[in-house]
Amino acid sequence: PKEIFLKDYKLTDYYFHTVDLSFLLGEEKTTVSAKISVVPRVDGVASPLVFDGVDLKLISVKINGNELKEDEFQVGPRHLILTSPPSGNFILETVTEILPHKNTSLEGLYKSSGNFCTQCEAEGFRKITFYQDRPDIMAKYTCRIEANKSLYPVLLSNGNLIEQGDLEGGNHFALWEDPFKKPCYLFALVAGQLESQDDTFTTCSGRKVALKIWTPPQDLPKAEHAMYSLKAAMKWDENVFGREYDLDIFNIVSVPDFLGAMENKSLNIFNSALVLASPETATDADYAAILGVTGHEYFHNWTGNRVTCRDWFQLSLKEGLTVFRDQEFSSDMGSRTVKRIGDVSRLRTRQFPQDAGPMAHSVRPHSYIKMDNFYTATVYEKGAEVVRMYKTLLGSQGFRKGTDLYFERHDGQAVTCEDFFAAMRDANHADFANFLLWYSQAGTPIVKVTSSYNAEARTFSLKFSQTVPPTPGQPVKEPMFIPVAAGLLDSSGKDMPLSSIYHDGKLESVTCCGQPVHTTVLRVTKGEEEFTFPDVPGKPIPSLLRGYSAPIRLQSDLTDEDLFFLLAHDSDEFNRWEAGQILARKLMLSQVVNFQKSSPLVLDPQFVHGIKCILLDSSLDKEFIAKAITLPGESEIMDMMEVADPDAVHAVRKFIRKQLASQLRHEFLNLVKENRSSEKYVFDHTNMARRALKNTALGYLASLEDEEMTELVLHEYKTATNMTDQFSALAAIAQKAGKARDDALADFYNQWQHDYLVVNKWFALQSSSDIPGNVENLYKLLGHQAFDLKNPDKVFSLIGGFRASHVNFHATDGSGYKFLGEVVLQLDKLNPQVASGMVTAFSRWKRYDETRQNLAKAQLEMIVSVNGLSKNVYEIASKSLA
Ligand code: HT7
Ligand code: ZN
Repeated sequence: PKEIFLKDYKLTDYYFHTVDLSFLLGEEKTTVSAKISVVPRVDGVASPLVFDGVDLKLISVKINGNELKEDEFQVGPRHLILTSPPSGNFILETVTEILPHKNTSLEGLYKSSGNFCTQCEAEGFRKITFYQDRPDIMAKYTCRIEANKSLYPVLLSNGNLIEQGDLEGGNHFALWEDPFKKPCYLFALVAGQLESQDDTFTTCSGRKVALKIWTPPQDLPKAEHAMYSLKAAMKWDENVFGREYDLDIFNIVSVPDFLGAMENKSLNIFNSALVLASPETATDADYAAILGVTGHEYFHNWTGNRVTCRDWFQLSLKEGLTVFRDQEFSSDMGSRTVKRIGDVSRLRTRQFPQDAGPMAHSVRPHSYIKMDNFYTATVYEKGAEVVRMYKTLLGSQGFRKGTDLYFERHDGQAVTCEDFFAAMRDANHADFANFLLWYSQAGTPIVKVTSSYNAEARTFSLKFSQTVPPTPGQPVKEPMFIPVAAGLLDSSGKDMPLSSIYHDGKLESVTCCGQPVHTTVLRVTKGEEEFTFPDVPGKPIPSLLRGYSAPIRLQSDLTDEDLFFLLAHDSDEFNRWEAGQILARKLMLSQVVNFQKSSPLVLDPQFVHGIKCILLDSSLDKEFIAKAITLPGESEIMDMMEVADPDAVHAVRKFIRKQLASQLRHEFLNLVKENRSSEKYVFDHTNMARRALKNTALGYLASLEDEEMTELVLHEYKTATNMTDQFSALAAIAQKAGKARDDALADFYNQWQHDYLVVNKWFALQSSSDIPGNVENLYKLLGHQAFDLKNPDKVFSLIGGFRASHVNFHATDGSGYKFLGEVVLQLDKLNPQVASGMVTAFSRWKRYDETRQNLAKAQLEMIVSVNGLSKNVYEIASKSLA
C-alpha cells in the first residue's frame, strides 16, 4: 500500500465554491446527485481534475449541463478523473448510487439500527460522492434529503432547515443550507425514527439557539445529562475562550453503531454510550465521559470547524487543542487536581507505550498509510499536553491572547500547527526557542535532575540533563524545550518564596507584579542545564514538574524520605499524588525482583503508614484520596522493566493490595460505612467523590476474599441504588472465581439484558478479568446472544476489554494471542478501523520474554500473510513486525 508524506503536500489545482447535494434514500440503494461549482486555482490552467470515490456506481456526469462523452473522463475503483475540464469556472454534476445497508465500515453513509447516518472524517465522504476529499477544500453546502415519511420521519443535515414538504408516494423531503463553508469531513446527514429533547441557549450577544438531542423514542428520557452538558459547554466556551455559537440550531443525534462522536457542523453524531445516561444505568465515569465528550465535540465548532486543518497531518491542531479545551472544561466543572491526575494517568498508560513502540510517531506525523490509524493517543493526548505547555509558559491571559489572535487570523481557513504556534508567539512577543520540536520529534523525553544545597552560599541548584529515545525513522534527537514548574518546600512543608534565579550566568527575576512567587517555570532547553536559587535559608525539598507541566519522564534524586514529605505536605496536590505514585512504583518494582527470585514479598510499613495518613486526612478531597490510594496500573510498571513480566507484576500488585486491605481493614470498613449513597443520585463533584472513595475501599476489602467481606460486597451489590455503586460492587465480587461471582454475573445480566449499554459493561467486566484461564470464557461470550461483532461498542467491550488483562492476554501458552489473532481477521472483513484498533495490542511484543515474543510474532505474521487484508490492519501489523 502507498504511504503518504507530509513533505509532499501540494495545493489542488481546483477548489470548490458551492456544493449542492441531493439524496434519494431507499431501502435497496441510495441515489446521490451532486452539483459542484468548480473554480481553477490559476485561471486558464486546465489540468486533469481527480475526484476521490470509493464503492460508488457512477450513473451520469455532466459539465455545465452537458453529459460527458466517454473519452472526457475516466472512472476507476477509487477515482473519477476529468481528463480535459474547461479552463474557467464550471459546474460539475454527478449522479451516483451507493448501498448504505451493505456498508458495515461505519464510514460514509450507512444504516445504524434502521436509521441512516454518516461519518465522513477522515476520508468517508468519498464513499458518498465523487469529491476532492481533503480538508483544505472548503465550500458552502446545501443538502436535500428525500425519503419515505413513515420509515424516516426525521431528515437532518448541517445548517438551517430552509424548506420541507410532503411528496407523492409517501415520501417527504427536507432542504438544509449551511451558511459556513466547510471541509467535506464535516458534512452530515441523518434520517430515521427519532425524537428530540429540546431546550434553548441564549448566547452572550442575546441570540436564542434551539438545542435538540435526537434519540430513538424509548431513549429520550436518558438525554437530560447530555443536554445539561451541552448548555454548560456553550456557556464555558463563551466565558473562558470568548467563543459564541454561530447558528440558530444545534443538533446532537445518538446512534448505537458509531465510532466515538463526531463534530459535524451543527449536527453532531454520537455513539449512544456518549449521550444516554440515567442513575440506574450509567456510572459516574459514564456521566463524566458524556460531559467531556459533549464539550469536546461542541468546542470543535471553533477549533476544527471554523478554523480547520490544512491536511490530515495537522490533525493535532484541532484534536490536541480540543482535548485540552475539554480537559479544562471538565476541570472547571469538577476537581482540577482529580481531573489532572486522570488525564496524566491516561497519558502514561496509553500514550507512553505508543511513544516507545513500533508505531511511535510525532504529534504531527510525517507519513501514514491509512489516516484512521493516526487518531491516536499521541495526536490527541500528547497534542493536548503540547497546548497545555503554551499555557504554562504564557499564563492564562497570555494564552487567551494567543487563541484570540489565532481565531482572528484564521477564521474560515484550513491551517497548520505552525499557524497556531505563530499566533501564540506573536500575541505575546514570546521567545519559544525550539518549541516546535514537540510537533516533529516522537518519543517521550527522559529528564534527569539532581539537586544540591550549599549552606554557606545559601544557594540551591538543580541540574537537568535530557535525552529523547530513538524512535522508528528518528534515530537521533535534539534537546526539547521543557517547561518545568518548580517550587521549594521548607522544613515545615511550606512553600518558600522565590524571587530570582541564576541561569546561563545571569540572575533573572521570577517575581510576579513585584511579589515573590511559590512556583516558577524553569525553561529547560539544552541537553544539560543548571538553575540556581539564591537566598535559600535552609535545605529545601524541591517539588518539580508541578501539575505535570510537560509530557516527560522525570527521574529525580529525591529520596524516599523526601517523597513521603512531599506526599504529606506539597501545596501542589498533583505532586502529592505523584510522590505517592513514585513510592508505589519503586515498591512494586522491588517486589517484582523478589517475585522473580522466588523470595518472599514484603510491604514496607512506611508505605502503609503513608497510605493510612492519606486515608484519614479529612481535609482532603475524597476523590483525591481515592486516586492517591490506588496503585499504579500493571502496564505502567511493565513499562519500566527491561523485559515486561505480566505474571510478576500482577502477583505483586495483588499482594500489595491484599496487604493494604488487611492492615487497614478497619479504616477501609469505616470509609465504606460512612460514604454509602442515599436514595437520590446526584451528579456533582462532592457526591461522585464520596462514591469513588467508598467503592475504592470496597475493592480493597473484597481482595481479602474472606467470608465477612464477601458478605459485605454482596450486601453493597444488593442494596445499591445507582449503577456506580452496583457495578463497583459487582466488579469487587468478580475479582475471585467461584459461585458468588457466577451468581452475581448471572443476576446482573438478568436484570439488565434489555439495556445494551449496561450489557456492554457486563461484557467488559468479564473479558478484562484476571481470573485464570479466562480466554475459555471469552470464546463462550463471543457466541452469546447479546454479542455482535458488527457493533464496535460490543467489540471494544469484549475484545478491547480482554487486552486489559495482561496475565490472560499474555498467557504463556499463547491462547490469548491466538484468540485475538482469530478475531482480528474476522473483524477486518467487517470493519477495518475497528480491527486495526484491536491489532495494536500486539505492537509491543518485543517487550516480552522470548516465548511470548515468538507466540505474538507468529500471530502478526499470520495476519500480514492473509490475502485481501485491509490497509488499516496491514499498516499496524507490518510496522509492528519491522
Ligand atoms: N473528530 C472526530 C474523529 C472521529 C473519527 C475518526 C476516524 C474514524 C471514526 C471517527 N469518529 C470520529 C472525533 C473527535 O475527536 O472529536
Ligand atoms: Zn475531537
